[in-house]
Amino acid sequence: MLYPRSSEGRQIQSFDGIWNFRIDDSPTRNEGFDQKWYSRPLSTTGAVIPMAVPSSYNDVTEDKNIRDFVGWAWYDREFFVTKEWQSRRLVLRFDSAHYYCIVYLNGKEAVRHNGGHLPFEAEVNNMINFDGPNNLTVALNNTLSPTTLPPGTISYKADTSKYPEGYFVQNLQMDFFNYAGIHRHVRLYTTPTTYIDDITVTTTVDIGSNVAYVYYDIQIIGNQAVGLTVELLDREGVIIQGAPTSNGTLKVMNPTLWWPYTMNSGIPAYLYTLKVMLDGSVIDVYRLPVGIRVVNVTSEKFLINNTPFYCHGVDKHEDSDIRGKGLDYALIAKDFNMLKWLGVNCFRTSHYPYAEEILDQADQQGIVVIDESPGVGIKSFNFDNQDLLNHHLEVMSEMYRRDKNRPSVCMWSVANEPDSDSANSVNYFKSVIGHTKQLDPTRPVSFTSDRDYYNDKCVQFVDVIMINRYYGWYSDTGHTEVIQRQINTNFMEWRKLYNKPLLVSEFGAGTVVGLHMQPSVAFTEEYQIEVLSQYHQAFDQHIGQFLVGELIWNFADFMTAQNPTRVVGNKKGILTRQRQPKAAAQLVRKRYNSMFNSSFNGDHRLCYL
Ligand code: GCB
Repeated sequence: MLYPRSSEGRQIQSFDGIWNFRIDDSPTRNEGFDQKWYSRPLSTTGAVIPMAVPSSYNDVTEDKNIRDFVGWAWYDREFFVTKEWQSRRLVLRFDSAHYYCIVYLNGKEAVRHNGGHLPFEAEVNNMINFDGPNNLTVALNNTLSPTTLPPGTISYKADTSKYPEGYFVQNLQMDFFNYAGIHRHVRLYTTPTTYIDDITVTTTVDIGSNVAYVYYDIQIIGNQAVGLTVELLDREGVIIQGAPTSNGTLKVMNPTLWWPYTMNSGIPAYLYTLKVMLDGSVIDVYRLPVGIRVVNVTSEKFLINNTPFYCHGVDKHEDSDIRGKGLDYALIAKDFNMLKWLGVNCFRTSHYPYAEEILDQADQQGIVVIDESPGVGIKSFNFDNQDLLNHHLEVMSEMYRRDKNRPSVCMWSVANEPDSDSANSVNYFKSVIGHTKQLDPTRPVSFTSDRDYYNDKCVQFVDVIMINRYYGWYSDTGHTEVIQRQINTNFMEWRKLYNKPLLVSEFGAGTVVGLHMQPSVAFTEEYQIEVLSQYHQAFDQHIGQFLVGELIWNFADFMTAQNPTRVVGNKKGILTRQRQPKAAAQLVRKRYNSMFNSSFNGDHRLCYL
């Protein structure tokens, strides 16, 4: 599914802004459907409040019932469409809405989507009113169940001596707040009736002979006899290569490759443009950014363009106060500035696919992305649920379809910390990883494991072993002196069993900003520094061997459900939730920036073609 881009053949109308909103807190949570709220303006069904789109609705109001609501939330707004668009194909696209979404246009169902983090769209020509207002209504359900990703459960509390009649709670299996809402853009865009439906691009590089190959495959819907032109343009817009066919190979001599950025090289990530034109740009035009690069994994190394890549990075969350997980351009810009300030060259989209606008920045700024699915917290009791497995496969297909052309995406992570030691996890992950590899033979596939070398049953399927470790935090709390020993022992055991590169995909310590103690104790800034330094010293003994990366948990503090181990959220950020540095950020900044120049990171400057 192509990201909406305006061009000579396409226009976009945005529905971002303030919508009407109400929750359906009727005992059945079904009043909205019973009374057909979608058939008339929402304001005529009861009291509505203004709600921002995009945003999570949870933290926008002062109402606890809205913040903690579980069930159907309803949105609507009005819009008009110019008559000039009558002859165009009109597509209504939601970039994401969490979790289960039904969209109505003028009282009729236009599209529904299952899943909280990926785009969906529908052709709506025959539903649009060109002579007056259109009413767009959204019913959105945030309930997490055994067949959602992340999975969850609802517990009904039947003991009326303790709970009111009909009382229930949502149980989460992940460690972040279940923000809900229309999280990303909503747009109506036009295409011609014969149009470019999809483009798939993969690239290979022959480093020795300084040649790259761009393989492309274009799907056209409509008149297949239409003339097609494909052009590869360099950054200055100069045509490098052209072709008249819907699939083929473009040979690029002396290519400028896409590299993860290096601090001192001054060479930003290089993007070509694949310009696809129908009937010499008269009918449809789509411009796809293309980074030429190749990713390979050996038993010890993660190679980008045949050069060993060491990931010095962070795990993130889409999280901020007020907007929750809602798209926010200022936050995106700030986060990328902070990533660069820290010297981060890689991040993982823990624990769900992030907004496309975030991946745009990673592509443009040269930051490697481990693209993670929302398969977080899958428990042994979930694995036998065929509906969950089917949904997981579908989510991987949707993720691939959305992100397949992105040079920054260098590895897929299909899950985070599943019960991968349980016997029934094996078939589940064999399927999910096998499916992902089948979709995309060009990228490595993995998941993050918090199990151990002696009991993990699924690491056998991955290309890079990713482990989450909390020595000195969840075990041996307060004892930073044992971290190095435990890391070393653990690494050696994994190596004995598997001949695969290893990446530490989480390590860290909870830290309340401004809390100090000397000697350190858990939760102080001193303790976070000590923990991270111990891991760093342990990692330094293995970089250049089989260790291919380190990701700190976490880039910034983030919100979680309320529980006795979380103090207004998870505080393992090296930045506060407002993106101000804790003392540990300086340590990380020094380490990561010095890594740009060290030989074990591969000196990219020598490797530009
Ligand atoms: C983990 C999880 C992450 C948690 C983190 C923690 O292993 O992958 O989602 O937030 O630990 O802080 O406990």
